[in-house]
Amino acid sequence: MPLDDATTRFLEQMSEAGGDALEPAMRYDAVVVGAGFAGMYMLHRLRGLGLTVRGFETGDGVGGTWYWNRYPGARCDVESMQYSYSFDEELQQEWEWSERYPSQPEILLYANHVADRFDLRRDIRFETRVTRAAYDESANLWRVETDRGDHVSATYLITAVGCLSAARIPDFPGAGSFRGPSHHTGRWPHEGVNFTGRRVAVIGTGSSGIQAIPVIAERAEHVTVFQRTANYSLPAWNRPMDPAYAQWVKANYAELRAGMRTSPAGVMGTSNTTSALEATEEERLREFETRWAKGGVSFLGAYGDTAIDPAANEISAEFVRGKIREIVTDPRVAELLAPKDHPIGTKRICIDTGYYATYNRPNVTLVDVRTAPIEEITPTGVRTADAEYPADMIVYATGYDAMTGPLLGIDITGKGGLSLRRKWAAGPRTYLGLMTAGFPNLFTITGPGSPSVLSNMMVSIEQHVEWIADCVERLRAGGIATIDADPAAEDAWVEHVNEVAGHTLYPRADSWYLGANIPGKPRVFMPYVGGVGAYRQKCDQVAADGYAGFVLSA
Ligand code: N01
Repeated sequence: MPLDDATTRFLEQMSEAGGDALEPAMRYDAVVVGAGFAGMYMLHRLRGLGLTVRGFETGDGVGGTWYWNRYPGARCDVESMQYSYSFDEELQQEWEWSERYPSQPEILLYANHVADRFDLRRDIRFETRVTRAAYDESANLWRVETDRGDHVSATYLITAVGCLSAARIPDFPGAGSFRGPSHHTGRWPHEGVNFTGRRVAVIGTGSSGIQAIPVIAERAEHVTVFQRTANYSLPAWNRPMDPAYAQWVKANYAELRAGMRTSPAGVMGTSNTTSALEATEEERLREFETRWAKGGVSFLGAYGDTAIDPAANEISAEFVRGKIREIVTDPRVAELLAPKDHPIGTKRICIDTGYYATYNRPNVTLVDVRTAPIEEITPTGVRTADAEYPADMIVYATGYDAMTGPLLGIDITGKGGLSLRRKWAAGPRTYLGLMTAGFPNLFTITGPGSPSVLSNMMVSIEQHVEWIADCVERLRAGGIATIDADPAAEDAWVEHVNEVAGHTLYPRADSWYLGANIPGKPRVFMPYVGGVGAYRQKCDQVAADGYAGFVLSA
């Protein structure tokens, strides 16, 4: 394929005077895009191998998701003791988490602690967005450009851009006319937001909305929640960290972490393999109540067929609906909150603190925008098909262009002028979620086709970073100039990812896993459902077999 004019000009400019037409040539072994947990660890590992690395980060600090998502109530749904790096023994022993589930401020403190401890910031250029990256075949270099005018070159380009970083606000007519402030949960102001005396409209009831609404309701004069799809949410029962538990985990980290790495979702805990349909009603009730009382995602592990059998799934779903009806005093509101249009777990399960009970407050109104959609944002509020709701402030908890959005936000061009946007026009295509054919030496940490968002991200990030670092080390030791995915292996992997997803109930929900939340986005199931443990085994086997399914060139 011939290079388009813009790419040709870009590559010509970059190769002049050894790599940079605008600034002195900047040549690195690797460029890492993003300084969240993936980017920070990648930088650390590559530096440890003796590579020169340049990190770029849009924010003015490290932390990625936890840098941006400063909305009230933001908290991880993976327990603190499990949501941390395992690669450094001293680090995992010295850090003290204060609560069962870590709050956003505490996770951000942790990210900054890691950056300090390993002196990472000196190699990261902050407040700088990578806008373009083109593979220069003649020099075997990635030419990278930023919005700050950087022009750098690197042998390896590694994206650590996160799966949920391209925040999305739907294109509501009149949004620009709104007189008050509007905030997306994923772009929350650093100085915080004062809700006192305000009438707040919250649009969206995914994980972000479900976490933010109870906290906003405690502070605002009135909260109007605009719900299009009711979501299943399980209680977090968050509490201060039990020091004895933390000590026990730390003493047993080696074994516990090993178990997480081979588990389905990268977390501790037991999932039953038995069928919900074979248990008696009494047994099921006992199991569900125990898991509900424990809190968190473990509820979904009550039975082995919840994710695959509609009848089994319905039993779990109905238990949760029953809880909603128990908690919410107004039966009409309870019915609106009880999800009925998708199986439980097929949209990302939410974990909350007091979400359903919030609707018992006199200052909270639930508006069903499934039956009467939002038609317009007016200067003074939100107008749906059947009423106008006054508001002084709008909180958009409307989600993300997930997984592909952050990658396609960069204009990436591979071999022969192949643009990633064009290649992925019908949906992402990768081999193992690590590379995409035609883009040599470009690695995508937690890319589409890997377990990523279906797992404890920390576990998946570490696995990818370590796999990539080992790969780079072996390429360099063996004098191999490039690695690229073999198109046939990629096709087979894409097929496998779809096939495994097709055996589950996941495709039955209009979720962001499928890109269904973005008008016009191809409906393709993006993460790999096969489980963290099995996936790791596959990746390790591929490496052990001399990178089977990849093309290596001297
Ligand atoms: O985004 P979402 P999120 N009109 O896409 C609604 C992770 N996360 O930021 O479902 C009206 O889930 C949309 O409605 P519908 C976690 O993986 C983790 O909440 O499309 N409504 C939905 O209700 C999570 O899954 C944590 O019908 C519109 C909401 O906006 C992911 O991030 C915390 C609309 C978007 O929900 C994303 O969560 C937070 C429209 N035009 C996030 N467009 C934890 O660790 C969209 N919506 C706990």
